[in-house]
Amino acid sequence: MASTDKAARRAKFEGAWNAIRDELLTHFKSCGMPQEAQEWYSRNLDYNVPGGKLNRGMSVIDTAEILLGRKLSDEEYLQAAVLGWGVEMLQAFFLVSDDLMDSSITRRGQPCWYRVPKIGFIAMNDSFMLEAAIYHLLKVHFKKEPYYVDLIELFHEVTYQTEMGQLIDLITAPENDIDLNRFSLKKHSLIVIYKTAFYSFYLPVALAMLFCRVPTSYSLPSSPKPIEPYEVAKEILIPLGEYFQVQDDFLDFSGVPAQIGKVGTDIVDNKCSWCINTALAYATPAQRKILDENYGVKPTEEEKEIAKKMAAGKNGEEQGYLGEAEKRVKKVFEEIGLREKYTKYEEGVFQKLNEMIDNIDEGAQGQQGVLKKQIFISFLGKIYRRQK
Ligand code: GPP
Ligand code: MG
Ligand code: MG
Ligand code: MG
Repeated sequence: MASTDKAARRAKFEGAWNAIRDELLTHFKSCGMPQEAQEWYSRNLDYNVPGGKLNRGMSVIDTAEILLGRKLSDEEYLQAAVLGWGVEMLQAFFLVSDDLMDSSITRRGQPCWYRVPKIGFIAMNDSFMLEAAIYHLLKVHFKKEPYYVDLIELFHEVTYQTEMGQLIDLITAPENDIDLNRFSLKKHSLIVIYKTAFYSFYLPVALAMLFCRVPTSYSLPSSPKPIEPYEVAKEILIPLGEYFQVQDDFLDFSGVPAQIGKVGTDIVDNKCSWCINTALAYATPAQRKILDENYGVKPTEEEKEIAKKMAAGKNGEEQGYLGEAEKRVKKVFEEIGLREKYTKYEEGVFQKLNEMIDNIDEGAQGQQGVLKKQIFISFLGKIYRRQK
């Protein structure tokens, strides 16, 4: 897709956010909420919902247009945009609370919401409101549709799955009980499928499929068995989401805040990330010892002070505190050649996903309402070799 076209699509999607946001604020005001609360809610929405890459939200629109084989009408666009922004609001709900749980510093190039002066733990309620607003919008825009309940169930189901994933992500990373033997690539795979893949990849596509009235099963002359399109989509989108989270883990180690918009915390947080699991598979006994002694070790108060002083005048503390323990872990990652191992992983998974996509039965040429390869090609194209 040409970059001007991409920019125009993004601008249109962002335009729909203004309408959706104003609708939420008008309703909030109509409930008799005081001026101060209106300002708070408005800031919560603006600070946390629109500033990301918008890949998830815009994929609802893209997928719907691919399925229908045409552009959406203005009316259809607004409805589909409610679903797309619903995914972005779900993501905002997750990120606001994830940053509290991960003690993160920055997100999308700005301080995490809970770290903004006067916000603190109120961020928890703010995150709940971002989630609840999704169901308010669904009711306003979809109650009359036959698939209204399916939409609600889908949002609820993927939310539950994401929370299961977040639970295992957190309990595999206890703060004061470091044991790298608990980690494995298999465990990592389960964590990331649940905490990321369902809501980031399956949800937007399945929403668009419901919107386009794709049935749960259909027959094609070329296929001996009936096709279950939601299952077929899931089979590709879950590994795609797993790949996306491996990228997130790798960028947490290799990316700089100016590029990824956040300070990596996985090493200090003792996370069961792709990086540590891959490093463990290749570490010599000496390297393993360094990892055992330094992974998950927080910077000392002195180190925090030094880092703060060094960063002052530039971006304050937004560069994070790189303590000696974290530096030692990163050095082992470099020695092991994690960057090359990652490139190899990325090329391998890219090829595998392309093969899976190639196997999709699209029915007759131009046939509408059936799965199309382009849905997945488009998604893969958005994330392949991403740097942020
Ligand atoms: C990404 O993990 C996963 C989520 C943001 C889901 C959170 C789920 C909840 C139920 C709160 P991450 O911590 O690696 O993301 P990031 O690197 O962006 O902080
Ligand atoms: Mg997390
Ligand atoms: Mg996090
Ligand atoms: Mg991460």
